[in-house]
Amino acid sequence: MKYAFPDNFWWGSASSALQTEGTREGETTWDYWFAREPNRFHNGVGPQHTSTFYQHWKTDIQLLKQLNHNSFRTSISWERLIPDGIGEVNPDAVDFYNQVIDELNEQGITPFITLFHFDMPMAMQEIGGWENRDVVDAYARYAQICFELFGDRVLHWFTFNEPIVPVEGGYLYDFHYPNVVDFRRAATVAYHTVLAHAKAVQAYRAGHYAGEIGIVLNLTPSYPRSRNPADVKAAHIADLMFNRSFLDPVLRGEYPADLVALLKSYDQLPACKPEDGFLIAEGKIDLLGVNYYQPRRVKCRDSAVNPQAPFMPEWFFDNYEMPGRKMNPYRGWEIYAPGIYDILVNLRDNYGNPRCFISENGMGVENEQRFIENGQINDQYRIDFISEHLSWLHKGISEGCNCLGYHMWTFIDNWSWCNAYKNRYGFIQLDVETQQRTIKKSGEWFAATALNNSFDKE
Ligand code: BGP
Repeated sequence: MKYAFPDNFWWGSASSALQTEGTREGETTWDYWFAREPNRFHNGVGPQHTSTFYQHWKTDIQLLKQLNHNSFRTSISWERLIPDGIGEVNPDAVDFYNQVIDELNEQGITPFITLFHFDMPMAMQEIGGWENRDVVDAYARYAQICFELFGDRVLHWFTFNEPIVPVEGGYLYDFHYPNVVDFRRAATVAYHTVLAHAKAVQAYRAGHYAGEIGIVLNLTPSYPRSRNPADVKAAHIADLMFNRSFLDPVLRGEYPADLVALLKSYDQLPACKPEDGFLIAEGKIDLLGVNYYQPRRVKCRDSAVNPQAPFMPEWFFDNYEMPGRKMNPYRGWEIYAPGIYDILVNLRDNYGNPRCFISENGMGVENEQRFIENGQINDQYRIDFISEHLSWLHKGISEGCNCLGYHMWTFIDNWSWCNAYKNRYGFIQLDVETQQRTIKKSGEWFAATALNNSFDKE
């Protein structure tokens, strides 16, 4: 069967500043954490070991072109642009981002720019990070500076990438700095992130820029083990906490009432100011980026909660390992392509069918060298993964979902937060030692698909 996509469909990939640029003198939370606990990073490889986009941006953009990308998302490093978060703008950073943006536009590749992709200037973390409302203001100023500097040539902005992840990693589950385990502080960080988002949207609207502004959320559909009401309730609460805590404010301009009531009953609500509600209502977006990697399967808890243990989302559900599920064993994530369709249908039916696109989807695989044939990685598994997901996306579009594009994670194999180079996601293989880039078979497949705006699959 031939799967054809609408005209002007966005074909591309995503990356982020910290994971690709290299050549940094300043300090982000990641540099600080790595200097103190290198053992927390796979093979002790830290955030300075990148795919060197800072030097190779020009030739990398040629490669994007070769892969027939018509769009590409990366982020601006707040720390590179404003090293202490609040003070002077670094002119070298302005030059760098100007060159990248101009070259992308010149090559016919529309730049999609994220303002915050997990990398906070350490100076901002030192004053409390997202727990401090001064950091919210500093971020809003940074966003405004970016709009003023680049807003004439960047028409698609994203305030945050996966804002729930720093909440989970940094304040609940110990996989980002500052490694806190405290739900109330996590809720404060999440809440302040929504305020920061809304302030950036407000600034963008006030500047009357030509483009559009949105956010990128990692949506993990919550599937209950069964239709038993206890399982359904467990899935509903997981959905409230991990999806709707950001989805509702940015699309509806308010929090779900049952999430607020739940947190209130456990005394976990962050401190709110009366004017916050108006601000959040103004944070409604033009465009939603959806990152989809895996579903979340849950069941009701089998055991009672230990009242001495810290309050956690898992007080309300257990993770459910569905028999027969298909796993990506390297990352430990389930592969479930229909999830992409379920997300789009949910957006269509419950959120007014917003303009959206798949902003990340992908499959990290270990030791891909074993698949080299005639000098090229033959990653047929990745082609199968993409085409399977695209076929469900296509079904969503054919049923009226407003999905405008598909971006893959990622372009060139890059450094990953705690996993460094363990799992490779790229269309292009990176030799970390020599920095040599080699297009994988999936890169060629994607280039053909983007060129034809369609692909064939049985
Ligand atoms: C997303 C992030 C990316 C990227 C990707 C792959 O959550 O937005 O930055 O890293 O996941 O995940 P990982 O690198 O953890 O394997």
